[in-house]
Amino acid sequence: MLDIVATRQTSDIDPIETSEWRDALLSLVQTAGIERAAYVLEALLAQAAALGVRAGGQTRSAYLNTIAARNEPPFPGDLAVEERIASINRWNALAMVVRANQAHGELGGHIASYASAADLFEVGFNHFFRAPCEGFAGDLVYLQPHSAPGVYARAFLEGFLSEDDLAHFRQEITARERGLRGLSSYPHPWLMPDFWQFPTGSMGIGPINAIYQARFMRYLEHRSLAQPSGRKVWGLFGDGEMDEPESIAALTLAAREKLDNLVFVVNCNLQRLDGPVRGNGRIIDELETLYAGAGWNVIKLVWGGDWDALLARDTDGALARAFAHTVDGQFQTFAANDGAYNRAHFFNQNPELAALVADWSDEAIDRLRRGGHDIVKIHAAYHRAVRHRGQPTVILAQTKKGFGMGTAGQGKMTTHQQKKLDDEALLAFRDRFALPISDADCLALKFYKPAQDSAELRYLQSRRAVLGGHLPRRRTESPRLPVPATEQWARFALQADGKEMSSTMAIVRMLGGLLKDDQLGSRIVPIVADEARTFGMANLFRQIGIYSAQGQLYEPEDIGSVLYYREALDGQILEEGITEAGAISSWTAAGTSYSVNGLPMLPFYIYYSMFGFQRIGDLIWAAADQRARGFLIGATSGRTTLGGEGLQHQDGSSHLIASTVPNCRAYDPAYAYEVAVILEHGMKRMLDEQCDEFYYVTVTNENLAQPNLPGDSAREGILRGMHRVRTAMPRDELATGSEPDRSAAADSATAQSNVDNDEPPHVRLLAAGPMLNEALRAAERLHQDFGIAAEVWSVTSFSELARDGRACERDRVLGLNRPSAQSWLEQCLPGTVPVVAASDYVRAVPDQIRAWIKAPYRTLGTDGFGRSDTRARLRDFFEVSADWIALHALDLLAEQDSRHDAARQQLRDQLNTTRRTVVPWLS
Ligand SMILES: Cc1ncc(C[n+]2csc(CCOP(=O)(O)OP(=O)(O)O)c2C)c(N)n1
Repeated sequence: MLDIVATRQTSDIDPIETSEWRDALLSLVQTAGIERAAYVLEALLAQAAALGVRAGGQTRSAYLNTIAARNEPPFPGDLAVEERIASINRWNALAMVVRANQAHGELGGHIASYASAADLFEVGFNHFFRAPCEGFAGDLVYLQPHSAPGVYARAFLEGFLSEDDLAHFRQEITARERGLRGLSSYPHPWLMPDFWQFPTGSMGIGPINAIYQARFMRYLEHRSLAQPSGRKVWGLFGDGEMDEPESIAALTLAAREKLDNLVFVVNCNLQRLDGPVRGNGRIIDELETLYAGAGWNVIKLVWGGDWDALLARDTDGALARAFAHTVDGQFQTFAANDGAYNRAHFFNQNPELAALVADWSDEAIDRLRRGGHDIVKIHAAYHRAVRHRGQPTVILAQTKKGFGMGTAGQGKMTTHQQKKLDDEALLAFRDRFALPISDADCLALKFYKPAQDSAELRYLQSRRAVLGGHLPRRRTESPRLPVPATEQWARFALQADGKEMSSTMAIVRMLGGLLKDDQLGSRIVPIVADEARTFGMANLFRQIGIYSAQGQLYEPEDIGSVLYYREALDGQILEEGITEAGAISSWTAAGTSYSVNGLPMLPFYIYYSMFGFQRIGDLIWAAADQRARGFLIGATSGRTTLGGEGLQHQDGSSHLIASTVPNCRAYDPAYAYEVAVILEHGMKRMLDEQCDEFYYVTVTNENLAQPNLPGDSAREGILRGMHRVRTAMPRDELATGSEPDRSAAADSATAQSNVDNDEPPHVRLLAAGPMLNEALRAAERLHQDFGIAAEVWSVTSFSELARDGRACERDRVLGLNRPSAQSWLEQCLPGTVPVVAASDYVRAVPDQIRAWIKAPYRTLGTDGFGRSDTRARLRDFFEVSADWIALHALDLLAEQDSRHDAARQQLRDQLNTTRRTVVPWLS
């Protein structure tokens, strides 16, 4: 077989021969025409591919190994010992799953995937995956999630997981009760914070996160925040996983940015969960075309060393031709059957092939390995991959799913979910891998660990010592970053003096201020997905530059402008283009840098809020799992506030989804000073106190007269979820900030009524974000037209209020005596004064706090499809405008006291309610 890379020529060593071939083509075109010439050329290319010749621009080669046997480097390890270690890991991984399932049939687990991937993992662990150690931050390894048992099995041999740990695979709660550590089903840093680094359980997230992680390493280097150190990002994934859009979404980015610090290993066992990945085609061919076309270096590792002798004998290419017309479904059937079957159905298909194995036994044919099961060849592929320069590399390794599970599982359609093996299958597995386990121990599924001074353990420990120690390993501590004084970057917001400004403008200005801070500035990572101009961030282009791995190779059209589009190698903004999945992956990389690189960074990803939790919620969930810290800024938010954009763009649900992410603290502020208080607090929590949480802040593009921060005492309410901005009596104009420093929170912190110094309100209006102005207008109207005293509260976070309410309730129910027995809601809203809450999100958002409001409670929201019109029209349509808030307030009052009937009817008449036949959430 030819070695594709080794034989590629860059200069013409025989011009006469070349010209003869050219003349032949010319004469063919002249005598037989263009179509005939095209036909002949295609036939030649097919023949070339079958011979292992890959021409420039050709993205598919023969179904053979890229690296010829003679070009493999000498294997530096002890092959026999490594094979034994791999066998032991296979056994312990299998035993772990089967035991868990025997104990509790409901627990689940996978055997077949790791069985196929074991050698791919092991070569990495024995030779390539470097752990963090003195002076080196370590490689990053994204591991296939359902192969986790194999990783636990190896950690057991290495001695950093115990037998008890293994016995509690997927029993994390039980283990804890017993004072032990359970093992999570898949890689979850949230659950095993000092072990797993990257959550890969949701297919597709590992690959895209890995690419952006490799890219972020380069970003840090190019910005001189990290030294180039040769760290690698490895991703070990399945071939079925490559169907996920996220898996392949960033392939061209990786090639474009020449990420030669990135190596993917795709375990092509040709099967996914239900059946073959490409029964009627060949996934390796398809992935080769895809990756090579995207600009990656592709290393095919299709056949193991046992095939080399056959291929060497096969001088006329019979094997390559046979491979070329065998589809994956058939290869799977070959994997599921024995040597006799393979002889009959593969080799006996023609005399040339039959002759190749004429002197081979069926057992020898059965033992013909695929490339991904050959440790020497895997080593050769990894060896070449880490030395390749200028491109990311993918290794496409063919394996058998359920390798070694024999008739019980190897290559079976159902093997993915197999977690039970009968006695015969267990003994056969033991024998297949020559494990020194007695029948009794085998049937009792005992974990096997060789003696501490055995050749296997000594070898394993020495290999890991060379590679820096245990892996996986996650760093939990990180240096602190000082948070600049708020006055420095948000004075304009804390003392806005009624200036008109949108909260988007405010946050961008704050970001600009933070970027100027000596210590924090360079650690901020602004991220946009082609919407910087939309959010008024174009000034940052020039100020801090747009990161580009190539610098700027052109003169930008707007070079003369002060805001010109400046790309730079050390640019700070990550301008990701139209990929929210890519942008959030960058955000995750930056947000986990404190752990991954020991270098805290502070990402701000600013995006159309509709394209956040709704579109890439699972990537956010994975970021939460890996304890990312940073700010997600949902801009142009609110279903009625983003006037003209209509149904697709108007976000009315992100806060609902955000509330389901446990370590996401979600805020929907109205005023610029609220934004400042939230940012200040978030930075302190994440950068100083090292809390593994992140902040979602929605901002809008509606200009509002911005009041001053009423006083420091307002901070608590802003952070806990609500603070009063208007008292029942209008003489106390807290909303404008012109009154003395006294906030409702200060009143209520004493658990006393917040009306101690005021007239009691008749009604309370709660409003979040852009609805606050509507509520203030409603209060005004209720007062002016109907003599009703309405208190107005800015609800910065319904979800924080709900969490607090839930926690206090639980404390009470469980009899836990904590000092604050009352929730913030109960402190703020004592008594039974009716409450109306308005949100620019679906009603379920304000409904979150219903349980802790003792008064009649009405929620208004924007349930239904958005549509385009002015804000005023939209708010009227969704029945959340000031008038509607007032109507609902009167309705609640009328329910309590019929003296309000007339006022309610008056407002109904004004709003022409009987003619409102359209139900907003149904239309
Ligand atoms: C987004 C997502 N969808 C579905 C699953 C369920 N699932 C787990 S593994 C798997 C099949 C994986 O096949 P492949 O990538 O070929 O890996 P193999 O197990 O064959 O090595 C599926 C469908 C998942 N984990 N994530």
